[in-house]
Amino acid sequence: MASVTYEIVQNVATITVDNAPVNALSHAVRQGLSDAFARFENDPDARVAVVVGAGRLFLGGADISEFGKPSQPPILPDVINQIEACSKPVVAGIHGAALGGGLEVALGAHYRIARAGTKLGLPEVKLGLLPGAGGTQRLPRLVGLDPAIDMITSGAPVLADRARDIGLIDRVDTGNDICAAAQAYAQELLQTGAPVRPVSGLGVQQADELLADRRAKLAKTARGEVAALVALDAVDAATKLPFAEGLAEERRLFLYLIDTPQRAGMIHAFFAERAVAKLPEIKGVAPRGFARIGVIGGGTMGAGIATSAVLNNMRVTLVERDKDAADRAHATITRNLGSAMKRGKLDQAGYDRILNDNLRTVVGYGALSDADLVIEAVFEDMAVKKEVFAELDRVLPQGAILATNTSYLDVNEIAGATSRPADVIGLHFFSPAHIMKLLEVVVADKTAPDVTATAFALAKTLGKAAVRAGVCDGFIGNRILSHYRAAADHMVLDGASPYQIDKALTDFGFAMGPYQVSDLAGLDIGYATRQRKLATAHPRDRAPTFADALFHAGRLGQKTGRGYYIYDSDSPKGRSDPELEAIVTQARSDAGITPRRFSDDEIVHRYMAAMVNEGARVVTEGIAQRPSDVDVVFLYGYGFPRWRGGPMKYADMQGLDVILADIQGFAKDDNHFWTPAPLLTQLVAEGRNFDSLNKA
Ligand code: 3H9
Repeated sequence: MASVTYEIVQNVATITVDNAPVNALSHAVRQGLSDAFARFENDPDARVAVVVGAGRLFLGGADISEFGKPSQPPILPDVINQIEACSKPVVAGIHGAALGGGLEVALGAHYRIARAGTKLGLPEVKLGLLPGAGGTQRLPRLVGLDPAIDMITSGAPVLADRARDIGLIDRVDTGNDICAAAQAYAQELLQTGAPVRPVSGLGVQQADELLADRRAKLAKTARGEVAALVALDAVDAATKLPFAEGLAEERRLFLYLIDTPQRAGMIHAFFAERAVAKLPEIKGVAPRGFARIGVIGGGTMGAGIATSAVLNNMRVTLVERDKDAADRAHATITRNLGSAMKRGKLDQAGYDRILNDNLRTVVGYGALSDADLVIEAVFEDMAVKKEVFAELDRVLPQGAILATNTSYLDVNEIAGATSRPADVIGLHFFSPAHIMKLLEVVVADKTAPDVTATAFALAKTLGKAAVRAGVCDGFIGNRILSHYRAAADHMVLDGASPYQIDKALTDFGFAMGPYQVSDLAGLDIGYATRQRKLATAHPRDRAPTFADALFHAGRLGQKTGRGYYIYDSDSPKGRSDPELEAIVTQARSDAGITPRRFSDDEIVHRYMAAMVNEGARVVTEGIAQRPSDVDVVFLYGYGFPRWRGGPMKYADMQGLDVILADIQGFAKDDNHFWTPAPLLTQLVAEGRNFDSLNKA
């Protein structure tokens, strides 16, 4: 139950917000704050107020679950204006985090003190919104335009020390009782007769040039996302209008964003990424220990996994087959750590500690005799994997977890190579493993619940979004990928150029188009996948013979300087290749196809319909627990635009009937590839959407 309490000791009124788990500013809290500050204003014994949050943080912001519903007064901007207008000083005592509306409450106070390590931020743009309770008007006044724009348009928080340096807070407290520290600060203010200090009364810098420059930069990186640009308009208003008018403009822009599909997509993403860890099978199940990690194989993947673990303070032993390979793995990890330092993720002391104490690269499995959890990242070949697992079974202590990083092989079969299949699980990392946030946790038939629980706990330690997947070829992500990738290849065969497809999809918001992805991953990877699937291919499957031709010509993508695109010093990101057209034309004429034109719109419709259709099958088969899990996989592993919420949310927003009608239309030319997933047909018939399954 939410509560806001008021307590007075020695002329200091302490107002405490208690609304677990994150003290969100729900209707009850806003009303409670408004009542408490009205009482403070009229209380002759109260001469200073302190506002604090109970529990693990100050205030986590507006209550996100209220967005999209009619707002109930008092609205947050009014409550904050009321706090700022108090005739006696107000101190915000901040610990843990002050985010969004939470930081805006602190900006409405006259003095701010925060515990060391506290995060202060305005993450609204990550929800498709802007700070709508005065943040865009007060922050530039308090800290200046440049740092304010950084915080507002990136949504990234700053830590307490930095917040003090830019003038966002007055003091950093190193103790662990922020309430007591804020009360002591309040007493001090009382003794010195400190005045009220409303931020709205401060002047604001005029800087049209700076704003224009920031707008141009944002427009380049936004890829269709509107919130940060609209937030910048609100900051612009702060520099040109009196405070009250700026606040009204901020409110207008906030209400505009509230109604956009982008806001709906991003808030869906917020809840989807929190829902993934909710698994009945591990509820109340204690994870096993995983302090000592082993990694088998020091290629790009193994080294990336090891880097991720050591960066998160774990001890890692990486096993390679000979000294040279072990040295190469050590060099790769050292390079990864160097770039982590450049990105500010690691300091020199941490770097030294890892290389001196926490990382061993060795030859031979003997060094794993005390490992808690071992992740195999060797060549994708069933025979090789089985050999590794049989060996691990011999050397690992009882209770250790044996994980495979396979991206498509049958985890049940791998588990069968050991005498302890209950301890075997798939941990499918995405490359580069120390950067990509996605981890597919592949639960095999005999995997024990506490092994699954450990995988989720490990993911949390590594800062990854873990999604439970069932066993099938490609699990959730790669299985769906191979389907929509085929839809793209069919369009190339039928007349679209790979460049047009990439452009249409990056315009849609994807980080990369499918042919740019091929060049990055290497065309040998796709070729090997096609070869592997030949045996199970259907006679009506359409082979992308142009991709085979590129492979046979040694055009393997970025690593050979040429794939679908040409990569050289003039164009490190790739430029189009005039020779590609001839290769594709040959493939079409070999297949007797008369090419036709595709609009960008048709490209997007076909690509998305294929993705959603296979996503529906993956849900029906229980490979993914719920549609929103598919969304999380695509947001974190496949560069899907977050502001669209993920493929299944996209489908809901388009209308499932629209997607089904597309598929039925495409089936007129190819009813082998385009068969509607039964779940899609069923949901349309029942007038339901995918989200109804998330809530079930
Ligand atoms: C805003 O403030 C707009 C204003 O500018 C203008 C208004 C007019 N509301 O993340 P966790 C739930 S926009 C409702 O696992 P952690 C969350 O769903 C808001 N619920 O914890 C989860 O529920 P469940 C700007 C919320 O310790 C539970 O709390 N603020 C909210 O890892 C625990 O969450 C933000 O964007 C909320 N605001 O991280 C901050 N926040 O247990 C969003 C969380 O049922 N929040 N929940 O799954 C966060 O970034 C993190 O939750 C936080 C704690 C860092 C606070």
